[in-house]
Amino acid sequence: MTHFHVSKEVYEAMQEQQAVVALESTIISHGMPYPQNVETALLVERTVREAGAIPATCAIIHGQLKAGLSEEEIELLGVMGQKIPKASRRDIPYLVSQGQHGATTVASTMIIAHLAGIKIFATGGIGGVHRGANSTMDISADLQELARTPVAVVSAGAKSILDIGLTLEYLETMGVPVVGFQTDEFPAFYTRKSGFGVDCRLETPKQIAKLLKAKWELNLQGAVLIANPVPEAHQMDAAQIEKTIEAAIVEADKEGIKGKAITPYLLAKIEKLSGGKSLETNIQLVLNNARLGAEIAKAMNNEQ
Ligand code: PSU
Ligand code: MN
Repeated sequence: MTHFHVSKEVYEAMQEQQAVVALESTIISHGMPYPQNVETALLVERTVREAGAIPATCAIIHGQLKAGLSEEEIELLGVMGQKIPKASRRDIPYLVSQGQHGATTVASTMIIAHLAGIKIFATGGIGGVHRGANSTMDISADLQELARTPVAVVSAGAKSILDIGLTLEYLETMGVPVVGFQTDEFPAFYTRKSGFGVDCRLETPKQIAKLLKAKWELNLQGAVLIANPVPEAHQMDAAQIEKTIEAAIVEADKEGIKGKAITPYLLAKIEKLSGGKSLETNIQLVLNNARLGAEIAKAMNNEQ
């Protein structure tokens, strides 16, 4: 398929049944400022390697869906930043047909991972049901993708820029298991707690691998969401981050930001308002998820 390309390293790793972890690129182009975005993307790849797996950062480059990017391609996504279109499922046909680049969201990275046969994907936070969705109907395509595509997603929960309660309800409706890694509570990205529970708590990557195998052997479609709380030392003060998020939402409303622009807008605003503290937390939780993703990918191979 000319629209799809797997890097040599990722291809060989898949052939040899090595552990592979998919990584997204919206976080590079739209989730963090340059140069921290490129530094973090490369550090996440290194972290996956150090944990004994092969990273497959995904994006659309010159109209081709790619699993596994070169350093130059990661640099390009970082330097160009917001100039690279944010690409979710619905954006793929246009970008591919026009030969354009695209920074892949959780949804479209899952699509690429699945095409490549990769089962585990580590990210920061997922998209979800936005606050006020009862009137805006802003529900991330990530949730539909989790319902249909069999790739396990490791995230630090969801930011409270979203309505976490409604996001979890939606996942329940769609039949997506939400697994807490060593936690009973669904984490809220910057903090370990959200006030909402997970469906089940598992203690080890091996137990998670067993759950994934059980789900997919039974031909139950779709993903599993693995919630991995930010390490204690890096979490933010809950009351303070809540205030910051609320202020960011007020600004977004005032400026009339809507649709696919809202998540990147809020992320940048929160980072500015928190004086960079949120960026540090963001980086640390992504690294933490990359490590867990690698452990689960290895455990999946051992379960075979
Ligand atoms: N949430 C974050 N950081 C991110 C994103 C979400 O904390 O970088 C990105 C992810 O790529 C996610 C996308 O898939 O935003 C969701 O965008 P939307 O809400 O427009 O679907
Ligand atoms: Mn949206």
